[in-house]
Amino acid sequence: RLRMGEYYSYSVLSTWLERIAENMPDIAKLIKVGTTIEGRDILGLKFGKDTPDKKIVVIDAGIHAREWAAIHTASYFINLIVNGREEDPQIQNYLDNIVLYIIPVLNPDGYEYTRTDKTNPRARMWRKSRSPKACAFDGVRNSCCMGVDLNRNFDFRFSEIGASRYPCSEIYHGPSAFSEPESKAYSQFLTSLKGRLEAYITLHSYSQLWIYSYSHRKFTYAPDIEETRRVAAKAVQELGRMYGTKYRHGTGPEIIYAFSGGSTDWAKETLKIKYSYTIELRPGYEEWNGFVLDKNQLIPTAKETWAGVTVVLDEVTNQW
Ligand code: 0X9
Ligand code: ZN
Repeated sequence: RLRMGEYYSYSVLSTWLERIAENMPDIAKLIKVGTTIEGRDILGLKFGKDTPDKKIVVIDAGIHAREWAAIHTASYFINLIVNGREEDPQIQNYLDNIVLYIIPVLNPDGYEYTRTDKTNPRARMWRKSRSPKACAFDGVRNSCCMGVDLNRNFDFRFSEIGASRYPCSEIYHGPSAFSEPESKAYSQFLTSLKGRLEAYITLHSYSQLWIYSYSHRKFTYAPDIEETRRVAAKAVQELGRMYGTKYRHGTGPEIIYAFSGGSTDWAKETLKIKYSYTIELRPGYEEWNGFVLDKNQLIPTAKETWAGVTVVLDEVTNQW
C-alpha cells in the first residue's frame, strides 16, 4: 500500500501495481503495454471483469516525463479503486459495468531521468523519451540530442504543425510516426481494444484545461462534437465544484495552441472513440513553472480530477 500525496520512483510504482494484481485477482490484472527504449516495462492495471459486452475506458499519464502531478493523479485513481471501492458504490458500479485500464507512466525512461534532478538539476524539466541521439543540421551546425516528444509521434497529421524536426527541440516529433517503441506499443494496445473502447483520457500538466479534438486546426471537429463538448462542459463543472478550481474546455488551437501527432487526436480519428480527452491539470497557465507542483496540492488535484473523470465514466456506464 502506498501513501498518496508523495512522488515515487517507477520501480516502486511497478512493484505496487504487481502487488495489487497479485492480492486482488478478482478486480485487477497487471498488463504490460510494451517495453521502452531503455528496456523498462510499461505497466498498467486492468480493472473489472472482462466480458465482451462491456465498454472499455483507458486512462494514462506520464507520456511527458516532467508532469509528475499527472502520474500522481493516475496513481491516486488506482489507489481509490483498490482501497476505496468498498465504501464507494459508484466505484463498485464501475467495476461491475465497465473495463477500466489505468497506465500511470507511459514514459518511464523519461520519468526516471527527471528523478535524477538531485545530481542534475536540469533533468527535472525533461519532457521527451530517452531514445538515442539523433542529429540534424540546424542552420549553424549539426546538432545531436536525445529523446522524442512521444505526444508528437502518433500517426495523426504527423509533423504538420506544433512539432519540430530538430532532435534538440522539446517537441521533436521523431523520424516517422510511431518510430518510438513506447508510442508504437501504446497505439497497438489501444487498437487491440477497438470497437469497445468508449473513452480515452490522457493526463498532462499544466494549465487547467479539458481538451478535445482536433488539435491541428481551429474549428475542426469530429462529427460528434456536440456530445464531446457537452460532456467536457459537465466534467469541468463537476471538477470545479470540489475546490473551485477553474478549468476551461475546448480544442487545443482554440484555447492554447495547435499541434499534431498527439495521442488523443490519433485515437479519436483512427479508433473512432466517443470521448477522447487531454486533461491539463493544476496549476493554471499563469504559473511559470507549474510542472513542479507542491506536494500539498497533489491529493486535491487528484480528487477534483477524479470528480471530472467520473462524469465521463458515468456517461459510458449508463449507455445501454
Ligand atoms: O503539447 C502537448 O503535448 C500537451 N500539452 S503539454 O503542456 N502537457 O505538453 C497537449 C496540448 C493539448 N492539446 C492541444 N494543444 N491541442
Ligand atoms: Zn504533457
